[in-house]
Amino acid sequence: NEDDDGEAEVVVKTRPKTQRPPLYKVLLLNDDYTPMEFVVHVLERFFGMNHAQAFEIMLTVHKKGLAVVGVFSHEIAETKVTQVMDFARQHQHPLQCTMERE
Ligand code: NFA
Repeated sequence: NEDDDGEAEVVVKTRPKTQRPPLYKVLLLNDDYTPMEFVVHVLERFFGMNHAQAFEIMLTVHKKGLAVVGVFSHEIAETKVTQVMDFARQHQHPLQCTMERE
């Protein structure tokens, strides 16, 4: 076509950044006093693990000092930490549960 001005057009697609909420790791810490069966029970009750998974994670905490037991939104992670800490205190065990941003 004779009317073509020779300018090349470049089409740039914009990709709006989708905001994802930050995730938080919930950590269980080892101690010398909390019974192993109690930790297994906590993992089954509050983290929906079956007995075999719960036992495996409990042993990881026992041997390594800590383990990530789940990854959640801030609100859910806080709820899990509170539930575990309250339950441990009720049973007079020193079990510690914390959260950290992923
Ligand atoms: N270390 C504890 C014991 O030998 C068991 C334990 C595991 C405690 C995981 C806390 C977390 N009784």
